[in-house]
Amino acid sequence: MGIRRYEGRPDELLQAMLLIRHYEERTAALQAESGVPGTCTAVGQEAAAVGVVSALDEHDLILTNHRSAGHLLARGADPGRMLAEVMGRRGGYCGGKSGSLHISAKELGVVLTSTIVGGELALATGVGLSQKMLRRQGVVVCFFGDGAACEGRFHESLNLAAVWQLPILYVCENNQWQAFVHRRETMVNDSIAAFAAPHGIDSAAVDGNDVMAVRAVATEALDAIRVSGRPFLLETRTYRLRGHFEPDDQSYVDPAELASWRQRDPLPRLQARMLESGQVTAAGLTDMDADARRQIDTAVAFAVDSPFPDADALLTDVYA
Ligand SMILES: Cc1ncc(C[n+]2csc(CCOP(=O)(O)OP(=O)(O)O)c2C)c(N)n1
Repeated sequence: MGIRRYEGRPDELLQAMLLIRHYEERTAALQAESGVPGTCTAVGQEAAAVGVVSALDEHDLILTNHRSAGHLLARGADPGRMLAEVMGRRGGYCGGKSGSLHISAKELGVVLTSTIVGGELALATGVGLSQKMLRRQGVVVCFFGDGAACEGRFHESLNLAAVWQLPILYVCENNQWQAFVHRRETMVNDSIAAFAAPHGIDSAAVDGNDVMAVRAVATEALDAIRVSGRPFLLETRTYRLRGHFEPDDQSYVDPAELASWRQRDPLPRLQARMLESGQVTAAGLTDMDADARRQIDTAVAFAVDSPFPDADALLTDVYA
């Protein structure tokens, strides 16, 4: 499976979002049922991931964080190889040695997943510099959370990218939570996009649970970067509907807040819009859901069948 290209039709975007949702929920279920390593799921954030990734072209590069499954799957990653990676199997994207937290996929332009919060911000600036110096096509897209926006390297990275005029789309997925701490406890500012202007960077904020809106604003931002060669900060306002990682019972979350964001779940929202506008029938939606589920069944079978790496491969593909 290679890089996935999108025309931007709602059904394509929904298909990608369904695949991500089923992948995330299945990995969570596997953790609960059979002790497969827990991942940081981004259930509820599918529109933010698909909206941005669907707007990329094949030259663009992605750096992401610990909540990366949606970015990879939207880019066209094989869910079987992703799950095999989570399970430490040889068939995984990194031969089972990275797990979900450090997964990369060169063939998809996914440079790295950083589990150091904000680590990808500093590294993206370096990748952007290399793109510029080598005169390579391709915008560098850097996904990070609102927690990372509280780190010093967020400002250092934006400042350098502005000074050096680097082709980077910084995408802050503001899912309101930073592990077990609410965003309101760590920042006074209610807007992360607002941090761009003091660095001389253009920005936008968008409803991150509306995939069409995210795609539209990401497309505009990418077009602007391709013309100007300058960075852009996009804030997608969304919500993490499951826990920080699996298992996590979310006992620290205000039930009213969770309920209000469940009402804004990006999947039913897109499905309702497509039904209303006659772009799909109820039976068509059922088929799409079943198709995504089948793909995940196949992925689980592939991952479970994939062997563990041989002991003599312990020191290959590692730095030291
Ligand atoms: C430098 C660093 N500090 C702390 C942690 C532990 N940690 C992992 S995820 C996380 C929360 C990050 O929040 P945010 O950036 O908003 O991303 P989200 O998890 O909400 O997607 C923390 C504190 C870490 N991995 N790296």
